Amino acid sequence: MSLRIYFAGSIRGGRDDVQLYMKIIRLLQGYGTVLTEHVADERLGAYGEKQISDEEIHKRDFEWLSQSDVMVAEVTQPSLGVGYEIGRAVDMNKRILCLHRPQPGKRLSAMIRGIHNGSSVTVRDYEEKEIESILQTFFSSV
Ligand code: 6K6
Repeated sequence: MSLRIYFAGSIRGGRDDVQLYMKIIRLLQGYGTVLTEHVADERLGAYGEKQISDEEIHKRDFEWLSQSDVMVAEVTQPSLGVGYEIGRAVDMNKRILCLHRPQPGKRLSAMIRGIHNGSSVTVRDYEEKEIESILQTFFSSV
């Protein structure tokens, strides 16, 4: 069966990186099924859809996270939701890749950087041009 991939990226935390999320999701689709393609929906503003309640979003995303084999999170844009999802994924012993683009004057939260363990959880600084090779390395070990 195809690998189920949970991609996490900022929504209400800010949509500055939405184009990059789309690029990552397209690449991830070469490795399996991405359960959370909506994260890269450009029509979606920081407030999301109105038709679905926050409770329903949480329930649905938690189910997808439970069903996933792997989580890939883009963590450069700080997001409470992404941080929460990563914490839940750690608790579920998921394989996790956190991708972070270093920026002047900013530092990634110690609570994300600190979960790197070199085996089940990888927290990786990167530049956009490196994404393909980072994903290739990560998925060759999944
Ligand atoms: C519907 C279609 C697209 O977006 C919506 C409504 N909002 C959300 N839908 C699905 N997942 C969401 C939504 N809002 C937050 N999330 C989850 O939290 C996603 O999986 C993201 O990885 C993460 C973003 O959290 P915030 O705190 O930046 O919103």
